[in-house]
Amino acid sequence: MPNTPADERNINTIRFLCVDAVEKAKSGHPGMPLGAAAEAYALWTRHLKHSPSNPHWFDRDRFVLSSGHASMLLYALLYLTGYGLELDDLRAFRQLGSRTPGHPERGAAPGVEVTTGPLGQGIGNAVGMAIAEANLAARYNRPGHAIVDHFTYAMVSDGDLMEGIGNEAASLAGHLGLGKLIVLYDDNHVSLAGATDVTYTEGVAPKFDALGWHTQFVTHDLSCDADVISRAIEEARRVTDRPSLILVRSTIGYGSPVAGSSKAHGEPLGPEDAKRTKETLGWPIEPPFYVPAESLTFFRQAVERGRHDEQAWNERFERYAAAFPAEAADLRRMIAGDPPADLAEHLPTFAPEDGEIATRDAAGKVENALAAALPELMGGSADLDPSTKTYLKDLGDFQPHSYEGRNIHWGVREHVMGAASNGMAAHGAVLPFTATFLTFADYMRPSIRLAALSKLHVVFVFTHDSIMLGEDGPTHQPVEQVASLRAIPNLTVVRPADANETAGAWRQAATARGGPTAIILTRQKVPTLAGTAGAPVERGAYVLADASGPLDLILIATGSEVALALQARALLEERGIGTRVVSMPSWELFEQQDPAYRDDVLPPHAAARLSVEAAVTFGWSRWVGERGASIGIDRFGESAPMAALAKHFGFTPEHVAERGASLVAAAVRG
Ligand SMILES: Cc1ncc(C[n+]2csc(CCOP(=O)(O)OP(=O)(O)O)c2C)c(N)n1
Ligand SMILES: [Mg+2]
Repeated sequence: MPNTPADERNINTIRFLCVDAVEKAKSGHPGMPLGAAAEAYALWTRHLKHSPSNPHWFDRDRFVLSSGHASMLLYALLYLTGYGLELDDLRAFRQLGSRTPGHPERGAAPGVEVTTGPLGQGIGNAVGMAIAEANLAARYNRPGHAIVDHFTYAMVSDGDLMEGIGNEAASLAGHLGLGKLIVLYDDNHVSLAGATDVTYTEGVAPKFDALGWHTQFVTHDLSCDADVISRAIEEARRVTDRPSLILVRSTIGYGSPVAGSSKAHGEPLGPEDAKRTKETLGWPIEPPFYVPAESLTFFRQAVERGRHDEQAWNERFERYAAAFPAEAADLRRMIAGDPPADLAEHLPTFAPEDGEIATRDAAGKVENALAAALPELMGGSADLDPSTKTYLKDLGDFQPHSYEGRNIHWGVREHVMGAASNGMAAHGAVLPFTATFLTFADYMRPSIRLAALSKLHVVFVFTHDSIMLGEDGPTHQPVEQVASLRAIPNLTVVRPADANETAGAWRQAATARGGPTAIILTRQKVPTLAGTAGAPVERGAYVLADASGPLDLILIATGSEVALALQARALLEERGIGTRVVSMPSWELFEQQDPAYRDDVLPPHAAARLSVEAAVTFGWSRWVGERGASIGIDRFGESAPMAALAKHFGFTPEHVAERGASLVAAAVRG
């Protein structure tokens, strides 16, 4: 049935809030909101299960606007359905400090589930949310107690599906058969620079069919028909063994003079065209931000309906808790995001006598020990478990017929591994980890950046952390990656020196709040050092071995180079040079310490300082100071056995000691 006049009025309410906000800001994207308002309307008023007065209600459906440039569409919906966003917030669209930034940012406005804008990330997030839901449902629901039972919806645009990450997301979701993932594709044949026929002519539906999705079309003439779209969503909900894609062949900038053209995409219509659009669609030209009272009343029914649904769920949860108290207690704690109080007790300790162990192997042991105490921990690697050592033994594989499994096989898909893990963290009640070689952190960088920006609790594990991986050569030998990760604000980077610091790194990562952690691990064996048991990794740096006499030199090292620094220290002390070794697993954590502690570890004027890290020296001047020096690798590596590389690049005790000694001599000369 065509839209009723009331539907038409409600859809236009959404459209013109978007148009007017973009006009007022003189900046933004009116095109997609005009073309996709009916899609969003059908979903939000007829299907979405949510509770606007409690945006955090755990069993709500998740909604991801992957095409973050259409942010006003989401803000209009959040205002209209009663999330506490006000008209004044829409009037402040894109302004400094507003709750309505240019692209949706998790935490800025209530109801924004994830930060989107970089195209393709959102659909990856949605896949992760659907994974989290499927896993928690399989592990915690009991017959007659469907406690975790919601859909994940995403709206995507051409750009989301053109991006490689969008294709990875679709491939993985199809394999996993994520039946509660429903994606509305705003198939408007236009992107930023023009019509998509210059670059994007593949059969999207046949492609998704082949990837294992259920696909449906809404034709051009019906693309604003709320009933038609709603029926397609209904059908998609009934298909439970495959994810669903609904291709809505819409018109960008619908109703405006620039309809169907990329001119509608990314700039305000301008006063004249905004006026003409209102005339075309039968909307009052004044006042701006006009919201008919009947429309507001209609949309705001979501508040009562949501309260009712949430209340019913709370009652179901109480019955569940009475029948399954242990599961309910776990789930409550996981939803709150609190680590178990006794977590540290589960961490193994290592002794020097245990012999050499690569930190990737130590991390595997630590992670498996933690997994027993942390039911929320789940994740996996990008086809590298045998190398990253991150497989959780006896905890099963997350597969279409075993969603309870806690090991995710991401396949060779680093991009979606990152984005989906962010989605899992945003979903809540799971603590996701990823794993790959450090050099491939670059493949995940956009997602790592978004995890940091949106304060998501994700653990990114990276192994094979330096040239010391040896024969695979410079393609696989990271040199600039640690520095480039350190450059990301709100990402904690931890490069532990040995097995004990590795336990500390995981302790920190598992309990951290307010952002992700990257744990950087060796492929090669390293000794377990005296004095690292219970090491204060949380403080970022500490004195591992002090000068036996007056302090002449401080060697600051991270990861595998800490053992090297200790060997160099022995040589220097033999020559009468008082040498302290500072192990510095994390710059970011050290920066957070009070100045007194920092000065204690690195006395400001006391001694010459030399940093030792098998990576670019970029940034180390901050810690070694003007008179200090850095041993690093400011070029790409070489393919060779590890011992040959160590010698070639100067990572020997003798070379480090020599540099240290000449630094001290220079300091004495003044
Ligand atoms: C990764 C990434 N690359 C580029 C951009 C810049 N950009 C924003 S929207 C867009 C394309 C818009 O086309 P489409 O996705 O079809 O959205 P529509 O114009 O139909 O709303 C581009 C290239 C971006 N946001 N993210
Ligand atoms: Mg488009």
